[in-house]
Order: sequence, then C-alpha cells, then structure tokens
Amino acid sequence: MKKTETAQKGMSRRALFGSSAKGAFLAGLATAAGPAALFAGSTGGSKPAAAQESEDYIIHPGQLDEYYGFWSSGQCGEMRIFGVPSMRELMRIPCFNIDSATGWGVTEESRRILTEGLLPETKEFLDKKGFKGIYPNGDLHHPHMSFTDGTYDGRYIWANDKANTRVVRVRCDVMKPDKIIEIPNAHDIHGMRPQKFPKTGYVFCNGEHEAPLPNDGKNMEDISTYRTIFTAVDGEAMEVAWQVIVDGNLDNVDCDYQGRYAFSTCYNSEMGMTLTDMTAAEQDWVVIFDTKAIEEGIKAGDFTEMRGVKVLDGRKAANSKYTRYVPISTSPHGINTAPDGIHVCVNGKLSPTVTVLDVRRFPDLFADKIEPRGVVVAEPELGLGPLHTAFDGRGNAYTTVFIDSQAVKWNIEKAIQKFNGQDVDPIIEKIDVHYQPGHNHTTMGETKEADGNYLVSLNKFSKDRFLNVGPLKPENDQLIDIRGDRPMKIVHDGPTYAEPHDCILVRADVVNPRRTWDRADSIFAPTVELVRSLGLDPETASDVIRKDGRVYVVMHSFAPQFSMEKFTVKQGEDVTVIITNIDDVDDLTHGWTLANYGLAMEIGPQATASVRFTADRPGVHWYYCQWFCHALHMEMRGRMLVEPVGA
Ligand code: CUK
Ligand code: CUA
Repeated sequence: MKKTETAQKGMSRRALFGSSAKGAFLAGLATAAGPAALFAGSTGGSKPAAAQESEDYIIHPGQLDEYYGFWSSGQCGEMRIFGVPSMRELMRIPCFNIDSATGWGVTEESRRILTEGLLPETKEFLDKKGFKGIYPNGDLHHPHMSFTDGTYDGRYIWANDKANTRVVRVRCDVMKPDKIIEIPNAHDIHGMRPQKFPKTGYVFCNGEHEAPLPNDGKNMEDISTYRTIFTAVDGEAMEVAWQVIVDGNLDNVDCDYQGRYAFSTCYNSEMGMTLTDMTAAEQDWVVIFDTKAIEEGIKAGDFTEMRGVKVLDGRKAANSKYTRYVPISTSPHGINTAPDGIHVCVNGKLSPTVTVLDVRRFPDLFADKIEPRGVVVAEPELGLGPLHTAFDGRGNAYTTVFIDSQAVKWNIEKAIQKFNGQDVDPIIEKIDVHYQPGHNHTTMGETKEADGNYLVSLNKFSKDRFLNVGPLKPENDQLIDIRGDRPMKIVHDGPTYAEPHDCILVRADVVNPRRTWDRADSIFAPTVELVRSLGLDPETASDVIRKDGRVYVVMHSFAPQFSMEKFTVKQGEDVTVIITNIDDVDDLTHGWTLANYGLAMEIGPQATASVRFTADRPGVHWYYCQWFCHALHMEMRGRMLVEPVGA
C-alpha cells in the first residue's frame, strides 16, 4: 500500500468517527475491538522496493543485538531487558513485584531494599495486613536511564510505581534494584524523568492523583483541600529534594537539555471527580517548573515543611514564580523533548494535535514578557488520539495515534512553517500498527544522540496477530525500521505480557554490566557483615550458630554441591540461611529452594544471599538448587531436619 493511500485511509477513519476524538475516546474505545478491526490493513503486500532491500534488522542465532531495550511491564511491577532489533526478551528485573525465580521480595537482601524506603505508617499498614512489610504489587510505567551531558551514561535506570507511590533505582552494573523509596505527600507517581544536563541529578516525579493534604481522614469531602504534588528526587541519594503543589492531575513529564526546566502534562484542570467533570473544560495545561527559581525559593525559606520535605506552592492562583501554566486542549498525555534541545511535543490525546513548545521562550514566559501560549510554535493535526512522540535526530517526529492505530511520521520544522501560515504539509507518512499504540520509542531517541534507526511501537491490543491464547491476550510491541529516508517498515511483532507502557532503546556500548558479582557489593554487604560478626568467613563457612534467640545457618555453594548436606533446627526457631556462591564462572547461578516452606532464592556467581523464616513444620525438608547448574544439578540438595518441640 502506498503511503498516500495509508494517509487517506486515516482520513476516512476520521470521517467514520466524526471529527471528535473526544467522542471516540469517551465512547469506551469501541474502536479497539470494532471499527479498527475493519481497518486492520497491514502495510504488508506491495512494499516499495527500497524497503525490502536491507534485512540487517534480522539478528541470526548467536548474533548480538545493537541495542539494549529497557521495557516497563506495567502491572507486573518488573522491568525487562530486550535485545533490539531482535526483540528477544533477555532478562527480567523484579522491582515492585515478588518473584518466584529469584526470591525478590523473599530474600533478606531484597526485603531490605523493598522496605527501608517506605514511610513508617506504610510499614505498619503492611505488617498488619499480613504482607510482612512488602507490597505484593506495583505498576511500573516509565523506565529512564541516567544522563550525563544530554545522553545516557549507563549508571542507573529509574522507574515509577503508580500503584503504591514509589520510585525504584536499578543499578546497570548488576541489573538489580538497589534503592526503592516511597514518595511522601504525593499520590500515585506516574510520569517520571531524569534530568538530562549536566548530569542526573534530579529525577522528576509526577504525583497523578489529588488528595487532601494532610490525608488523615479529617476532611475528605471538601475537594478544595485536595492537592497534587510534583516531586524532585535526588537520584544519587534517593531522597526527596523538594516538592511543588500544583493544580490539576499531573500525567507525564519531561525536561530540557539545559538543566533548568521540567514540564508536565496536566489533565483535569477542573479538579473534577467524575469523568464528565474532568473533561468539561476545553483546555487543560502543561505546567512548567523552573528548578533554579525553586532552589532559590528554598534558600529564601519560601516553603512549608511537610513530612520532612520542603514543599513550595506552585498553584496557578498563587501566581508563583516557580511555575507557569500553558493552556493545551483538554487532557493532554505524553510530553517529549526533541533531541534538538529546543522543541517539546505535547500530545493531545483528546485533541488530534501535538502542541510544540520552544524552550528558548521559557525565560520570557517566567519574566511575564509573553503570554503562556506565546511558547507554542506549532500545533500540527496528526490523527485521532496522539499519545506519545519519539524522534529520529533528523528533525522528524513519530507520534502514536491511539484511536487511528497508526504511527505518524512528521517534520517539526515544517509543522512550524505551517503554524506560521505557510502552505506545507508536515506529515511525511502514516503506517498502521496493530493495534492501539500507547508509547513509542526510537533508538537513543530521548537523548541528543538520537540515531533514527528503529522505532518501537508499544501497542495495547494484539487481537488477531497471534494464536488465540484465551480471553486475556498479550500486548504487541512492534519494531519499525525507520533508517534512512525510506518508507517506514514493520519488521517484527513482539508479544509481551502485561503491560509495557514505555521503553527506552540504548546503544549496546553504553551498557556494560558485570559478568559475576563483586564480593564487596553493597547489595549483600550487610549480610556479609552479619556473617563476619558471627566469627565466620562466608566463603568457607559450613556452620550453625545460635545467638540472641536466632539460628544462623551459614554455608557456601560450588557446583554441584552445597557445603552442608544437612542441618538441624528445632521447631519454632527463627532461622536465617545464608549462602555464598563461590563459583567464579560466567552464568553459573545456583539457587536455594526450601521445599514446602515457600522459600526460594537466586545466588549469582560470587554473591551472598539469605532468607529468614520460622521453622514451623517439623520433619525432614529437602532444600535443592533450582537453577540448572551442572550435570549433577539434580543431586545438588540437602536436608533440613526440624526437631518437633518437646522431642
Ligand atoms: S502512560 Cu501508558 S500509554 Cu503511564 Cu506513559 Cu502513555
Ligand atoms: Cu546449583 Cu543447580
């Protein structure tokens, strides 16, 4: 299908729904299952010859990918590593979830990371609930890597938890989280981005939902007391640096390449509680934050201390020097800064437009020299339901249009010319995706090193693209070849389990994880210290120590053996098993699963891991290595003998 026809098809679809994207959206997404299926045409069939020529996006067995992809998993609560362009899933990184394979949420090391950053009342709540201090779920939407000088530096990846108001930091050298913090005062962290310059720095976090401040149940009906909170986390210390109170519900956030401004899309400027109220106004806004003014405000003491955090007032009515509100048509969603360091694309969602802001005008806006809309330099109409935009570093943008089920390639400069009255069409090409895309992402696309090789479209529905697996279907993450100025070409369908909202695509040379653990690693350093305090060397010990009412079982492992074939404890004893994997071989992970006790853990090469439990069940209980490690892996086992009380 030629691109002009594809574009026309987009038009006819628009005609079908009438001109109101809002109407189509509010109609309960009938489009997702109905009319879109009618138009489920692919770009398959007669492709332009040029697009068929190069198939070097095919990664043959044994070949390595050019890019690491870091995927969110939404309500699964984990992060995932993909290889791109092969779209092979390489690894999962448990973050906010509890994981059966690795014992994330079960081991002492992961429990420390999961609990130490929680607020005291959350800890208390989770203990009472019987969750032993740990939330059983999370909703991870936005993974973003740390920056130095406008591009990825391979140190960390941060991500939000919308479900339980947390932020995780994953260490890229071992691909495990090392810090998780709960954000006080705010509710339900959604949009999240690290500062790009000079170095991250701040990690900006949008509290999406509004609630009374303080939220102590004394005044729940008076909506005028509800507040939405924007948070800057110090990404290095993993502590809240400051917060700003704003109006409306903060959705997505991005920031500039100069290290000064952050900006959030904001829906529900009405502060409505129902769908009708929330979409009543014609316009919502983008809130721009001046981090320099905020830092000066803090120095001048212009804040209220709440829960140990300095909170500034950035509400619209407060006419604050910390924020500006730029009107955007109602319910904007994604916000993305172009690699040119100048243009910011605000995706319309209910409006078929993307609004382009020029960051060079922000100082004048804060100086009140121009009207808020004076920062708008273009507003191309792209299709129904624009959600997110990605960039190729060649001046082009790629916007997902949810209702139209398309990716739209358009030129930023041409959109500006059109906005200035010239007779040009900024839209270069539209391509059908399958189906209903949310986020998209280009290779290195959120950095100044955007290289324009591949575009990933994260589609919410797969419907008929795969064998039917029952009522619950996978998502469909499609890889699109955008190299050169050839027509876009879908080169891979990638089914994924719930639910990638966002991903980043990072050049492989930026990411250099270790092959085995460093014995001095901070993640298990407290455990190693504990073993030493018992007078033992974790790498050679095979001992049972009783101290202060607790039992410590300390052993090591080397394929295919645990250093202890058995150990004996008494029923009801408080037992901690600590194991060090002394194998120093690439990929030689052991595990320790205690049968019928609900316990398992991963022990990577050169790592120490531990679990603590009460030996409630008497009798013989086998423990075994659950990670296939050796020809005699099945034989890698031992017995825990639990003597009944009174015996
Ligand atoms: S949001 Cu999911 S499609 Cu949470 Cu970034 Cu836009
Ligand atoms: Cu060690 Cu299997």
